[in-house]
Amino acid sequence: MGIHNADVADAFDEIGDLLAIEGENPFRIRAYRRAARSVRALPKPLAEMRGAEDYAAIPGIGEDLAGKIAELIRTGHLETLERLRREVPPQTRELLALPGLGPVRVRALMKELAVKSRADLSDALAAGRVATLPRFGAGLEARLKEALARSEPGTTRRLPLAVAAQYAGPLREYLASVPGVSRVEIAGSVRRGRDTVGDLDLLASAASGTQLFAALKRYPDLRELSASGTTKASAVLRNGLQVDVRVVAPQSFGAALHYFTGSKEHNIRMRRLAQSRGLKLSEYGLFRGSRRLAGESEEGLYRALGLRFIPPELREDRGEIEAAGRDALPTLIERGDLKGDLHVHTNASDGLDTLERMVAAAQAQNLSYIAITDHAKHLGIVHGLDAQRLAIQAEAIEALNERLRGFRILKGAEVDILEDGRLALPDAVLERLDVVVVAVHDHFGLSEARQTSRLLRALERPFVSILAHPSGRLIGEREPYAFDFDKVLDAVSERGGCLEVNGQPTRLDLDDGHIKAAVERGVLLSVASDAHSADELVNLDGAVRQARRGWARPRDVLNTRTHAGVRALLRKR
Ligand code: DGT
Ligand code: CA
Ligand code: CA
Repeated sequence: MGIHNADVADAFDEIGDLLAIEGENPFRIRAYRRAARSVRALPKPLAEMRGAEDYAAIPGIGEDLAGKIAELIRTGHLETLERLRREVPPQTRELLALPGLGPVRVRALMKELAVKSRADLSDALAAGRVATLPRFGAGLEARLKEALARSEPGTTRRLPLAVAAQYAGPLREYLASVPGVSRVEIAGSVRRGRDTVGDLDLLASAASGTQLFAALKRYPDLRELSASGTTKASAVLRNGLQVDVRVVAPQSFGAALHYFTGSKEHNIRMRRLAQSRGLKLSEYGLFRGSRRLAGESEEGLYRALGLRFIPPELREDRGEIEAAGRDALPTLIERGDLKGDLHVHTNASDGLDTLERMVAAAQAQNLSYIAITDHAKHLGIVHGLDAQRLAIQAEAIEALNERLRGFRILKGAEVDILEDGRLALPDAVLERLDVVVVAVHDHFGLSEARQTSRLLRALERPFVSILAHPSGRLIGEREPYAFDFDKVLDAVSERGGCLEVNGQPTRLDLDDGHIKAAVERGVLLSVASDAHSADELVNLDGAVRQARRGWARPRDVLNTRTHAGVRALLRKR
């Protein structure tokens, strides 16, 4: 009870790191990393599956790792991990987060200088001992000093929305099941659908706060109840995630939900608007003097201020209050508007499921087309398709299309943008595809000028349809690469291309601000799952939420069109 998929993935990642620091067999390390990725992407809770046999059916999980998942779910511990932690303390693993420090160098620091923590490293750097090690130089020494001065670990860690939501949902259900509780809602950044989440905020309507917080204290996933009174409690979950819970009276529920949904900036503007009309807005309601004008529902609150209801995704003070006052809020895209998905992988490249299974899954998701965009062959891409294998896949797609009713498979590929902006496949091959998705998968560290001209050069190619995960960020792991977004927007806008909103939980790329800029510029978006397995088609939900945060309407999104409409739009260039 209380073990989430993210816990299992974290444990496997940690084992991978610790094995790497110990200089273990690379195949074993890779197996743990792959398993972590696979578990992280799994949309159903491991704890609700039947056990080792089910786990072994997950791609990337063999019998041995299935046993480890079962052990972790059953006992909350992993013997392998505990043993490794005794050999390599967790503080040593934190060194891996510093620039230039991979497992080999961390191991050298540990063995040669007995450096096992950031504090040890600071001392060794101050004593000038680090630069003397082989493979460490004055340049790295300077970067490490700077990095240590800049950041304390663990202070600003924000979780990807999908991970935070995995914790928020069950906690909400638990609290809602406590006797005397009539309503529980998730507020804060989770409700706004922000891509990363600092802490969870829950709001309850209950007969007794004290009783609710006593139940919270018994929540199996709880590390500690750090504060609790009659209307407010704060707690920390086992994974370190902070939780704020508040209890409010029913007549204030809407006002409180609005207040604790935020954002803070949105709230401040709303309060000023109320003040300008001689009213007072607080988490208890909207008041004229002591008379409550609204507060039971959010709708009533907005109405009383003369505003249209503002969807939580827009509440960032980016013009939404003005738009609501002019009745000019966008009708945001919804999942049901999507007719297809233009970025899907199969087991022909690094996906896990067959073409047929991906199609069946897409049909089950109410889509009427998908583009199969397996990776094109290129150095460093495992199982990438060359022209010949693409031709074989095209035949399979055509044969399947013959049999399908009311569903269409588009032929595509995800093609690497090489360091100099050329593409990994020649135009003659790309010409035969319906959809060409291009993306950067290496050389993230180029200067802004070089990265920008690399992207622009690729976007000039005649058969390019969509720039996938345009910023290259991995939430919590990798910053976006440096590039001039406005120039990319210009290029895409001029030649009628399309930018992707990638729904992989750790990508969510483009981010909301860039989506809004693209929408204002009239650039079409491809709201895509980038699914690497049938289960991952639900990434579309996250992609849609992200697009909504960027003010995207159905007409701003390419794949709200029929497949014929998509092909016509892509042809028009
Ligand atoms: P997070 O937790 O960093 O992902 O972001 P939020 O938006 O969930 O922020 P959080 O948890 O600090 O606060 C939840 C909501 O409470 C926030 O969205 C708006 C409201 N709030 C918090 N502090 C203030 C404040 O100083 N003024 C106003 N007007 N509202 C606040
Ligand atoms: Ca929060
Ligand atoms: Ca909070």
